[in-house]
Amino acid sequence: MGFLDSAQEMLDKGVSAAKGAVSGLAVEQQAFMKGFARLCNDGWNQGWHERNGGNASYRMTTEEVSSCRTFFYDNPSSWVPLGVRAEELRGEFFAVTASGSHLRNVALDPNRNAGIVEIGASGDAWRIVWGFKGEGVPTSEFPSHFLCHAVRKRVTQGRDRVVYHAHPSATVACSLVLPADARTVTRALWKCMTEGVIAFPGGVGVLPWMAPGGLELARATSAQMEAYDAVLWPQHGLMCAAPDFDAAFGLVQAVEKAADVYVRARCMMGGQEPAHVIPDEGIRAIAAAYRLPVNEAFLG
Ligand code: 2HA
Ligand code: ZN
Repeated sequence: MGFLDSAQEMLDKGVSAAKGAVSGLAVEQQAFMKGFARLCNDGWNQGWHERNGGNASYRMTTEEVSSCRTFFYDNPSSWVPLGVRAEELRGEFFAVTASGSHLRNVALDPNRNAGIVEIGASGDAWRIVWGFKGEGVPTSEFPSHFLCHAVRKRVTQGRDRVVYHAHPSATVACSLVLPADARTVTRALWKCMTEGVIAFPGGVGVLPWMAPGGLELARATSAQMEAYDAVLWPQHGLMCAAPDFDAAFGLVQAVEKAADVYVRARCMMGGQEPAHVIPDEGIRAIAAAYRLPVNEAFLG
């Protein structure tokens, strides 16, 4: 059979055959997994992921799940209870970093340092369908990621797909100096850098210090995610939600940049509040110029 005959036969089989050809792309080569690995690598390059610090998860689209299915394990792991339930996430699939994995290694070997889990029909358990080579499991913060995904899926009508946790230094430093209060922290960050309110117009949520990896932290963080796409875990790091990998990276970077400016200015002031900051009218003017959904409750 010549090339044209094969091409005709392909056409005859229609779109499903063409889709079948696309599904031959290995999971690591697919755009979502490349974006996932790049996020981890970019965060590592920023110094946000010492050792095995930080983690990431991505809620896959139906199309991405279909194009990965041929690579899923013939025998998935058994179901593992999450300890929490989210109706919104029944039957979803997540790419997620592996517990203990160093984020600098995700891009080198996604199959080992990350994997894909399927959420059960009751929305309260996961099983491994791809990756996590070498007895790996999802990150210890997966309950937090899971509940944040549930809330963000609902409040953004399905737009948010990425949840990203990082340990950026200046942001953590701010939490050692500022009270654990969303209004105070957000105002400090908005007022020291014009880009602040543009990047996080809703403000930054703040929790009291809590032990990592637990259900208490997961529940408290997801409650904050009803209102905020960025939540500060004092003396620990940031938890962010966003529609895509660029937005997730950009959000953490913008919070960290504002925190860095704030910390430097405060140091130069001998520890006092910076002397010259953007006034509340200025924040309102930026919000008006860019038509931002600014959190009015945080303005004077
Ligand atoms: O993965 O960052 O919060 C290690 C952590 C826990
Ligand atoms: Zn952490």
